[in-house]
Amino acid sequence: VPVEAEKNIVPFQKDNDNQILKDAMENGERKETAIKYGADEKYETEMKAEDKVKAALMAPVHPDKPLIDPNAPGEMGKPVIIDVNKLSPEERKKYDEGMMKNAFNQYASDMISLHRSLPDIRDPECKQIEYLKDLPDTSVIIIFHNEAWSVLLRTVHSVLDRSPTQLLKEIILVDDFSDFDHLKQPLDEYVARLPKVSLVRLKERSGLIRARIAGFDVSTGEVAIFLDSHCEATEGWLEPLLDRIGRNYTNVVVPVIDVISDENFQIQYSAAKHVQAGGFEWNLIFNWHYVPENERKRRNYLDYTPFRTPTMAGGLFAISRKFFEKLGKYDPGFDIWGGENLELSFKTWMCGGTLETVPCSHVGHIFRKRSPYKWRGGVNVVKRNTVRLAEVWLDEFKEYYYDRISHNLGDYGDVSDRKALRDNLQCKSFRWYLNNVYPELFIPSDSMASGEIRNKAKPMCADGNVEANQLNKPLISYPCHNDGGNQYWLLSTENEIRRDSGCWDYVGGSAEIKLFGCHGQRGNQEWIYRDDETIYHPGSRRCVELSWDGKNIMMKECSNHVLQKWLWKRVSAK
Ligand code: LR7
Ligand code: MN
Repeated sequence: VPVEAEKNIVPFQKDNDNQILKDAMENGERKETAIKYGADEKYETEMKAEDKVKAALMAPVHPDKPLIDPNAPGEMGKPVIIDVNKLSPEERKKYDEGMMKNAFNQYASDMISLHRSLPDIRDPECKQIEYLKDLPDTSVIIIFHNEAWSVLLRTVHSVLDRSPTQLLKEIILVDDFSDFDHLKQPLDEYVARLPKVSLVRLKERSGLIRARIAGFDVSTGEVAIFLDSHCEATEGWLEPLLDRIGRNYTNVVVPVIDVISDENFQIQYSAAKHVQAGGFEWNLIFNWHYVPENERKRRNYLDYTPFRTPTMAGGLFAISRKFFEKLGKYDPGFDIWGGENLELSFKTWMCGGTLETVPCSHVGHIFRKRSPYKWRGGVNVVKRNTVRLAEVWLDEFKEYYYDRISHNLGDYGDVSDRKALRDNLQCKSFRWYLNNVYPELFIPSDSMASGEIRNKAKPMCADGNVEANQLNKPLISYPCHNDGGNQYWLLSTENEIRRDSGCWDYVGGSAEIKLFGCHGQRGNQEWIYRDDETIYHPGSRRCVELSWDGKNIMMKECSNHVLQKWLWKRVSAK
């Protein structure tokens, strides 16, 4: 940045640290305002193309500086809508590449200030709460693998801009062996200019779990806060988290995670009071659910107070250094992605801690539809991590997970030291956890039949996805694959045919069976697996039949035909 222009930029004055930022230039779209504030018009024309790129990359705006242009793209969390048909072929290429490399709209992100403003949607009560005077300080650890420049730096600046100086000890960026060019020297240079921020480079691809451990190991704050590399901390996010840990070091806390749109970067605030409790099903995959009535009652229906949650999503949370160390951090045998969120959740609860969502703390996260980066070839890392998790923490309940993967555990390495850790800490049993922390979870223990439902005439099985966003679709016929998965069904004591929270449901009208959320009211969801191997639906007095060509599963008049007979393993007498 030319020295001449430097002195004309509105100075940043919050504290000395931030003086380092003062020589930073605005990017192109802010030129006019820069001029308004006294910048020399020559600045734009005299800059070499190279410098321009650099300046655009640097582009910080300090929060204390008045909002330069409230109409700039994305300010106040507004969406950036781009009409791709109006882009020049060159721009269109940038747009497409941005989407391809990141699985979010990098092109839109690059138009948004690294310091964009966001609306403050906290419950007004949040501003009345008196937090501890003497809050612990924190290290914020942000791990990344091949993250987009503007998205990564917006994460960093949102933390710098919105955290009280005395509470933020440092930000540690951990580069999990990225290969994007902008994350090499340009990032070193940028970080060197920022107060409190340091960068750790891993020598090999380590996966997010070991990357977090590496960041934690060099950090020094009393509290560690972990964030994904595509977040935006909002005003007041930090104090309510630290307050909980300041009061009790075994509290592990999660902010409300708001959705930043992968398409247009709009921030959509989550309805914290209802949906930000974490759970899981027997595939051991995290899911969201409602805060149950008993927990709402325990908090006197005060929606702004912290509530207990059985699990955390994984990416955004705060934990005291002391407690994380005591819990043995994460299992370092976990690779790349997955399972560590439940591992930490289970052991928090089972080994003497409490896991909570803190409604007064909001942090945005870009939710993507696919994972944009490379995983390990030749191994299912999520399964391997999850088997390690089940072996160490689930006791006899691990069998419900193993049922779901057809007891095909694969090589999951050595878990003996993790078991020793659990013994040494004298953690409670998984049964205790289920009874006390997650009583809402359906436990398949007293099911009457389980496994695949195979037609007797043809090797076709009842198949369907029951993830919450996949419900309302018909049950289909599919060649039996013997892997559990979408062909694993239980007959519950309530006479439901279900997996997790999804139930077979027949409403009549058409011949289709649909998958709906289980309601426990029998009716359309009541099924009887009869001794003659037919599956009978008392509500409609019809039976489940495979079409003659094997392509469909339909409800028909009961005929005792072999296409209406199904092989399903009975696990107990009726
Ligand atoms: O090999 C890797 N190395 C990394 O450093 C793979 C990933 N990463 C980084 C990556 O750049 C990112 O910053 O790890 C972070 C998480 O990866 P994502 O963003 O691809 O994961 P996700 O947001 O899809 O997944 C959620 O579940 C994961 C399970 O392992 C982690 O716990 C993520 O942190 C977690 N994210 C959240 O909890 C945000 C809320 C989303 C939900 C639900
Ligand atoms: Mn993420």
